[in-house]
Amino acid sequence: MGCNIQEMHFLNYFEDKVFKTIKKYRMMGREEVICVAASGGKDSTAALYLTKRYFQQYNYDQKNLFALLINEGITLHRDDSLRNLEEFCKSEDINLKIINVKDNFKTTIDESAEKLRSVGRKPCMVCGIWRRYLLNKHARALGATKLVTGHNLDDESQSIIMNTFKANTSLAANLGPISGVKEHELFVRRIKPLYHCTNEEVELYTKIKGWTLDYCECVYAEEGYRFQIKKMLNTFEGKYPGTKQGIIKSYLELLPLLKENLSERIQRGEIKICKECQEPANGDICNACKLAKELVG
Ligand code: Q46
Ligand code: ZN
Repeated sequence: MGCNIQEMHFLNYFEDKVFKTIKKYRMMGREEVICVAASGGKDSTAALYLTKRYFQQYNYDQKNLFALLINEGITLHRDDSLRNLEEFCKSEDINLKIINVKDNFKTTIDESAEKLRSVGRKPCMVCGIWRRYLLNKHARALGATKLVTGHNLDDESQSIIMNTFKANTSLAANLGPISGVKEHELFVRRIKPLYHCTNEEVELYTKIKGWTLDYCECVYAEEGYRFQIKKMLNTFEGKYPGTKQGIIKSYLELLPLLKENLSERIQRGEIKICKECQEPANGDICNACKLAKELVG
Protein backbone atom coordinates (compact mmCIF):
# COMPACT_ATOMS: atom_id res chain seq x y z
CA MET A 1 0.00 0.00 0.00
CA GLY A 2 1.79 3.11 -1.23
CA CYS A 3 0.01 6.29 -0.18
CA ASN A 4 0.78 9.98 -0.23
CA ILE A 5 1.20 12.25 2.78
CA GLN A 6 -2.42 13.44 2.81
CA GLU A 7 -3.63 9.88 2.73
CA MET A 8 -1.24 9.00 5.56
CA HIS A 9 -2.71 11.87 7.60
CA PHE A 10 -6.21 10.67 6.93
CA LEU A 11 -5.39 7.07 7.90
CA ASN A 12 -3.90 8.30 11.19
CA TYR A 13 -6.86 10.60 11.88
CA PHE A 14 -9.35 7.81 11.19
CA GLU A 15 -7.57 5.16 13.25
CA ASP A 16 -7.10 7.60 16.10
CA LYS A 17 -10.82 8.42 16.08
CA VAL A 18 -11.77 4.72 16.19
CA PHE A 19 -9.33 3.93 19.01
CA LYS A 20 -10.61 6.93 20.99
CA THR A 21 -14.19 5.71 20.54
CA ILE A 22 -13.25 2.24 21.82
CA LYS A 23 -11.60 3.78 24.88
CA LYS A 24 -14.21 6.44 25.58
CA TYR A 25 -17.04 3.92 25.84
CA ARG A 26 -14.84 1.17 27.37
CA MET A 27 -15.87 -1.16 24.58
CA MET A 28 -13.37 -3.93 25.20
CA GLY A 29 -11.00 -5.12 27.89
CA ARG A 30 -7.98 -7.40 28.03
CA GLU A 31 -9.81 -10.52 29.20
CA GLU A 32 -12.69 -10.26 26.79
CA VAL A 33 -13.48 -12.50 23.83
CA ILE A 34 -14.43 -10.31 20.89
CA CYS A 35 -16.52 -11.47 17.97
CA VAL A 36 -16.71 -9.20 14.93
CA ALA A 37 -19.88 -9.42 12.82
CA ALA A 38 -18.31 -9.48 9.37
CA SER A 39 -19.92 -9.37 5.95
CA GLY A 40 -17.08 -8.61 3.54
CA GLY A 41 -18.44 -5.07 3.12
CA LYS A 42 -16.44 -1.91 3.80
CA ASP A 43 -17.75 -1.10 7.30
CA SER A 44 -17.39 -4.49 8.94
CA THR A 45 -14.01 -5.07 7.27
CA ALA A 46 -12.72 -1.75 8.64
CA ALA A 47 -14.14 -2.63 12.08
CA LEU A 48 -12.52 -6.07 11.95
CA TYR A 49 -9.16 -4.73 10.86
CA LEU A 50 -9.10 -1.97 13.47
CA THR A 51 -10.20 -4.30 16.26
CA LYS A 52 -7.26 -6.50 15.37
CA ARG A 53 -4.92 -3.45 15.35
CA TYR A 54 -6.32 -2.45 18.76
CA PHE A 55 -5.59 -5.94 20.10
CA GLN A 56 -2.04 -5.66 18.77
CA GLN A 57 -1.47 -2.16 20.13
CA TYR A 58 -2.51 -3.16 23.66
CA ASN A 59 -1.05 -6.65 23.55
CA TYR A 60 -4.37 -8.44 23.89
CA ASP A 61 -4.37 -12.14 23.14
CA GLN A 62 -5.19 -12.53 19.42
CA LYS A 63 -6.83 -15.87 20.18
CA ASN A 64 -9.66 -13.90 21.78
CA LEU A 65 -10.69 -12.35 18.49
CA PHE A 66 -12.73 -13.97 15.73
CA ALA A 67 -15.09 -13.02 12.90
CA LEU A 68 -18.60 -14.33 12.34
CA LEU A 69 -20.47 -14.13 9.05
CA ILE A 70 -24.18 -14.80 8.68
CA ASN A 71 -24.89 -16.08 5.19
CA GLU A 72 -28.45 -14.98 4.46
CA GLY A 73 -28.55 -16.79 1.13
CA ILE A 74 -28.59 -13.71 -1.09
CA THR A 75 -26.73 -15.08 -4.09
CA LEU A 76 -25.85 -11.93 -6.01
CA HIS A 77 -24.81 -10.01 -2.94
CA ARG A 78 -23.14 -12.58 -0.76
CA ASP A 79 -20.94 -14.75 -3.00
CA ASP A 80 -18.27 -12.14 -3.82
CA SER A 81 -18.26 -10.62 -0.36
CA LEU A 82 -17.85 -14.05 1.20
CA ARG A 83 -14.83 -14.80 -0.98
CA ASN A 84 -13.32 -11.39 -0.18
CA LEU A 85 -13.84 -11.90 3.52
CA GLU A 86 -12.29 -15.37 3.50
CA GLU A 87 -9.22 -13.96 1.74
CA PHE A 88 -9.04 -11.02 4.14
CA CYS A 89 -9.28 -13.21 7.25
CA LYS A 90 -6.64 -15.54 5.84
CA SER A 91 -4.23 -12.68 5.18
CA GLU A 92 -4.87 -11.19 8.64
CA ASP A 93 -4.80 -14.58 10.36
CA ILE A 94 -8.26 -14.15 11.90
CA ASN A 95 -10.56 -17.09 12.60
CA LEU A 96 -13.76 -16.90 10.56
CA LYS A 97 -16.95 -18.74 11.41
CA ILE A 98 -19.82 -18.91 8.89
CA ILE A 99 -23.44 -19.56 9.85
CA ASN A 100 -26.13 -20.17 7.22
CA VAL A 101 -29.63 -18.79 7.62
CA LYS A 102 -30.86 -21.89 5.73
CA ASP A 103 -29.48 -24.28 8.36
CA ASN A 104 -31.35 -22.43 11.08
CA PHE A 105 -34.63 -21.39 9.44
CA LYS A 106 -34.94 -23.93 6.58
CA THR A 107 -35.11 -21.16 3.99
CA THR A 108 -33.03 -18.27 2.68
CA ILE A 109 -33.83 -14.63 2.01
CA ASP A 110 -33.72 -15.32 -1.75
CA GLU A 111 -36.08 -18.27 -1.41
CA SER A 112 -38.59 -16.40 0.73
CA ALA A 113 -38.44 -12.97 -0.97
CA GLU A 114 -41.47 -13.51 -3.23
CA LYS A 115 -43.60 -14.93 -0.45
CA LEU A 116 -42.64 -12.03 1.78
CA ARG A 117 -43.60 -9.47 -0.83
CA SER A 118 -46.94 -11.18 -1.44
CA VAL A 119 -47.89 -10.63 2.21
CA GLY A 120 -46.62 -7.05 2.19
CA ARG A 121 -43.37 -7.77 4.01
CA LYS A 122 -39.91 -6.58 2.98
CA PRO A 123 -36.94 -8.97 2.74
CA CYS A 124 -34.86 -6.54 4.83
CA MET A 125 -37.20 -6.77 7.80
CA VAL A 126 -36.87 -10.56 8.03
CA CYS A 127 -33.19 -10.50 7.15
CA GLY A 128 -32.48 -8.00 9.94
CA ILE A 129 -34.34 -10.03 12.58
CA TRP A 130 -32.73 -13.33 11.59
CA ARG A 131 -29.26 -11.85 11.32
CA ARG A 132 -29.42 -10.15 14.72
CA TYR A 133 -30.79 -13.35 16.24
CA LEU A 134 -28.08 -15.59 14.74
CA LEU A 135 -25.27 -13.19 15.56
CA ASN A 136 -26.30 -13.05 19.20
CA LYS A 137 -26.90 -16.80 19.48
CA HIS A 138 -23.68 -17.91 17.81
CA ALA A 139 -21.41 -15.22 19.22
CA ARG A 140 -22.61 -16.28 22.68
CA ALA A 141 -22.21 -20.01 21.88
CA LEU A 142 -18.64 -19.32 20.76
CA GLY A 143 -17.84 -17.62 24.04
CA ALA A 144 -17.86 -13.98 22.93
CA THR A 145 -18.32 -11.32 25.59
CA LYS A 146 -18.83 -8.52 23.04
CA LEU A 147 -19.97 -8.35 19.45
CA VAL A 148 -18.40 -5.68 17.22
CA THR A 149 -20.57 -4.35 14.42
CA GLY A 150 -19.53 -2.04 11.58
CA HIS A 151 -22.29 0.53 12.10
CA ASN A 152 -21.09 4.01 11.25
CA LEU A 153 -22.50 7.46 12.00
CA ASP A 154 -24.77 7.40 8.94
CA ASP A 155 -26.23 3.98 9.85
CA GLU A 156 -26.81 5.06 13.41
CA SER A 157 -28.53 8.32 12.49
CA GLN A 158 -30.82 6.33 10.15
CA SER A 159 -31.66 3.84 12.92
CA ILE A 160 -32.48 6.64 15.36
CA ILE A 161 -34.85 8.28 12.87
CA MET A 162 -36.40 4.91 11.91
CA ASN A 163 -37.17 4.13 15.54
CA THR A 164 -38.55 7.61 16.10
CA PHE A 165 -40.80 7.45 13.03
CA LYS A 166 -42.07 4.00 14.08
CA ALA A 167 -42.32 4.90 17.78
CA ASN A 168 -40.04 1.98 18.69
CA THR A 169 -38.88 3.48 21.95
CA SER A 170 -37.89 0.14 23.47
CA LEU A 171 -35.59 -0.57 20.49
CA ALA A 172 -34.15 2.93 20.70
CA ALA A 173 -32.56 2.10 24.05
CA ASN A 174 -30.52 -0.61 22.38
CA LEU A 175 -28.81 1.74 19.97
CA GLY A 176 -25.80 3.81 20.97
CA PRO A 177 -22.09 2.97 20.92
CA ILE A 178 -22.68 0.00 23.24
CA SER A 179 -25.98 -1.87 23.43
CA GLY A 180 -27.89 -2.96 26.53
CA VAL A 181 -27.29 -1.80 30.08
CA LYS A 182 -25.04 -4.39 31.68
CA GLU A 183 -23.94 -7.96 31.19
CA HIS A 184 -26.89 -10.28 30.58
CA GLU A 185 -26.47 -14.03 30.23
CA LEU A 186 -28.56 -14.16 27.05
CA PHE A 187 -27.34 -11.09 25.23
CA VAL A 188 -23.89 -10.41 23.91
CA ARG A 189 -23.53 -6.64 24.05
CA ARG A 190 -22.95 -5.05 20.66
CA ILE A 191 -20.26 -2.41 20.28
CA LYS A 192 -19.71 0.04 17.43
CA PRO A 193 -16.13 1.28 17.07
CA LEU A 194 -17.06 3.26 13.89
CA TYR A 195 -19.80 5.14 15.76
CA HIS A 196 -18.34 8.58 15.09
CA CYS A 197 -17.08 7.89 11.55
CA THR A 198 -19.17 8.97 8.59
CA ASN A 199 -19.94 6.67 5.68
CA GLU A 200 -17.68 8.76 3.44
CA GLU A 201 -14.80 8.47 5.88
CA VAL A 202 -15.10 4.68 6.09
CA GLU A 203 -15.23 4.44 2.31
CA LEU A 204 -12.18 6.61 1.91
CA TYR A 205 -10.28 4.63 4.55
CA THR A 206 -10.98 1.28 2.87
CA LYS A 207 -10.14 2.67 -0.57
CA ILE A 208 -6.79 4.03 0.59
CA LYS A 209 -6.13 0.66 2.20
CA GLY A 210 -6.76 -0.89 -1.23
CA TRP A 211 -8.74 -3.86 0.07
CA THR A 212 -10.79 -5.92 -2.37
CA LEU A 213 -14.34 -5.26 -1.17
CA ASP A 214 -17.85 -5.37 -2.48
CA TYR A 215 -19.08 -1.75 -2.51
CA CYS A 216 -22.39 -2.64 -4.17
CA GLU A 217 -25.64 -2.49 -2.26
CA CYS A 218 -27.58 -5.67 -1.62
CA VAL A 219 -30.23 -6.33 -4.28
CA TYR A 220 -33.03 -5.91 -1.73
CA ALA A 221 -31.74 -2.71 -0.12
CA GLU A 222 -33.89 -0.33 -2.18
CA GLU A 223 -37.08 -2.08 -1.06
CA GLY A 224 -36.40 -1.44 2.61
CA TYR A 225 -37.66 1.32 4.88
CA ARG A 226 -34.07 2.21 5.74
CA PHE A 227 -33.36 3.09 2.13
CA GLN A 228 -36.01 5.83 2.15
CA ILE A 229 -34.71 7.22 5.44
CA LYS A 230 -31.17 7.14 4.08
CA LYS A 231 -32.20 9.08 0.97
CA MET A 232 -34.06 11.62 3.06
CA LEU A 233 -31.16 12.13 5.46
CA ASN A 234 -28.67 12.46 2.61
CA THR A 235 -30.85 15.14 1.02
CA PHE A 236 -31.10 16.95 4.35
CA GLU A 237 -27.39 16.66 4.99
CA GLY A 238 -26.74 18.12 1.52
CA LYS A 239 -28.94 21.13 2.30
CA TYR A 240 -28.13 21.45 5.99
CA PRO A 241 -24.66 20.06 6.71
CA GLY A 242 -24.36 18.69 10.24
CA THR A 243 -27.85 17.15 10.31
CA LYS A 244 -26.59 13.61 10.96
CA GLN A 245 -24.15 14.77 13.65
CA GLY A 246 -27.05 16.67 15.24
CA ILE A 247 -29.19 13.52 15.36
CA ILE A 248 -26.38 11.56 17.04
CA LYS A 249 -25.65 14.36 19.51
CA SER A 250 -29.24 14.76 20.67
CA TYR A 251 -29.69 10.98 20.86
CA LEU A 252 -26.58 10.60 23.03
CA GLU A 253 -27.97 13.22 25.41
CA LEU A 254 -31.18 11.20 25.76
CA LEU A 255 -29.47 7.83 25.97
CA PRO A 256 -28.98 7.69 29.79
CA LEU A 257 -32.76 8.08 30.25
CA LEU A 258 -33.51 5.40 27.66
CA LYS A 259 -31.04 3.02 29.35
CA GLU A 260 -32.65 3.62 32.73
CA ASN A 261 -35.99 2.68 31.27
CA LEU A 262 -34.53 -0.47 29.64
CA SER A 263 -32.92 -1.53 32.88
CA GLU A 264 -36.29 -1.21 34.69
CA ARG A 265 -37.91 -3.39 32.04
CA ILE A 266 -35.25 -6.06 32.46
CA GLN A 267 -35.70 -5.96 36.24
CA ARG A 268 -39.44 -6.34 35.83
CA GLY A 269 -38.73 -9.55 33.89
CA GLU A 270 -40.15 -8.32 30.61
CA ILE A 271 -37.49 -10.24 28.69
CA LYS A 272 -38.73 -13.82 28.35
CA ILE A 273 -37.41 -17.04 26.84
CA CYS A 274 -38.76 -18.28 23.51
CA LYS A 275 -40.58 -21.62 23.86
CA GLU A 276 -39.28 -22.80 20.49
CA CYS A 277 -35.60 -21.95 20.58
CA GLN A 278 -34.86 -20.84 24.17
CA GLU A 279 -33.48 -17.53 22.93
CA PRO A 280 -34.57 -14.19 24.44
CA ALA A 281 -38.03 -12.99 23.42
CA ASN A 282 -40.60 -10.31 24.21
CA GLY A 283 -43.47 -12.82 24.23
CA ASP A 284 -43.79 -16.63 24.35
CA ILE A 285 -42.20 -17.05 20.92
CA CYS A 286 -39.40 -14.86 19.58
CA ASN A 287 -39.80 -12.87 16.36
CA ALA A 288 -37.22 -15.00 14.53
CA CYS A 289 -39.20 -18.21 15.19
CA LYS A 290 -42.53 -16.54 14.39
CA LEU A 291 -41.22 -15.48 10.98
CA ALA A 292 -39.73 -18.93 10.26
CA LYS A 293 -43.11 -20.53 11.05
CA GLU A 294 -44.91 -18.16 8.75
CA LEU A 295 -42.52 -18.81 5.90
CA VAL A 296 -41.88 -22.54 6.08
CA GLY A 297 -44.54 -23.76 8.50
S1 Q46 B 1 -28.44 -7.82 3.56
FE1 Q46 B 1 -30.49 -8.15 4.42
FE2 Q46 B 1 -29.23 -5.82 4.24
FE3 Q46 B 1 -29.90 -7.11 2.03
S2 Q46 B 1 -31.83 -8.02 2.67
FE4 Q46 B 1 -31.78 -5.96 3.50
S3 Q46 B 1 -30.98 -6.30 5.52
S4 Q46 B 1 -30.16 -4.93 2.43
S5 Q46 B 1 -27.67 -4.66 5.23
ZN1 ZN C 1 -37.34 -18.51 19.07
